[in-house]
Amino acid sequence: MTLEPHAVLLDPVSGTTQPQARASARTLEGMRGLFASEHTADRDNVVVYTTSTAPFVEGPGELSFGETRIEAGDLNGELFMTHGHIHIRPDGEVYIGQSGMGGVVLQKDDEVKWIPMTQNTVCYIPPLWKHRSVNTGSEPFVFLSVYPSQSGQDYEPVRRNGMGARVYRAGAGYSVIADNGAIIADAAS
Ligand code: S6P
Ligand code: ZN
Repeated sequence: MTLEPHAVLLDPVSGTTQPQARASARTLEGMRGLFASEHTADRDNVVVYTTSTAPFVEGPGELSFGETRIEAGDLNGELFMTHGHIHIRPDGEVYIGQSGMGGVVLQKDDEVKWIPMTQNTVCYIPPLWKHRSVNTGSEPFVFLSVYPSQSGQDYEPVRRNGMGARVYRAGAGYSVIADNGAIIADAAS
């Protein structure tokens, strides 16, 4: 089965697709263990990010795409972010900035990279790089992701070993700090 040619409308602020085949929301409780510190029970239901996926089929050559919206916020200074994963099949992906400010932490073996993003930035994620996106601004950060629908997402390597770096609020800006303490990026805002 394949899909007919069709159009999907994106809302670059709410981070939704129309039509929408799948929607998800991750709360702080749903992300327990991923931030460097623990949240308090009164913040269990705080939404960190939502996703909205357009209709897709998982077949050879087929693509999937959808919006991700990361809320502005932090947990003890560590900026709100996605879970992060690696594709099960060695497929690349693109992220296209829609609104707000953020970036992507990417890791492959001992290499860690930070790609800052804003509206219209295209971040190319090559095969075999773990990837996690982060909101560095004071508004929601929304981006579109496009990837082969058979890629699959493996969350375990990130849950087990992290991403090699974390992104913290620093004054009005942010710092990307490697697990060994090295500063990978520093931005004023
Ligand atoms: C899928 C792609 C994105 C993420 C989304 C949420 O390959 O990278 O659509 O699924 O940004 O992140 P995560 O890490 O929870 O899947
Ligand atoms: Zn991905």
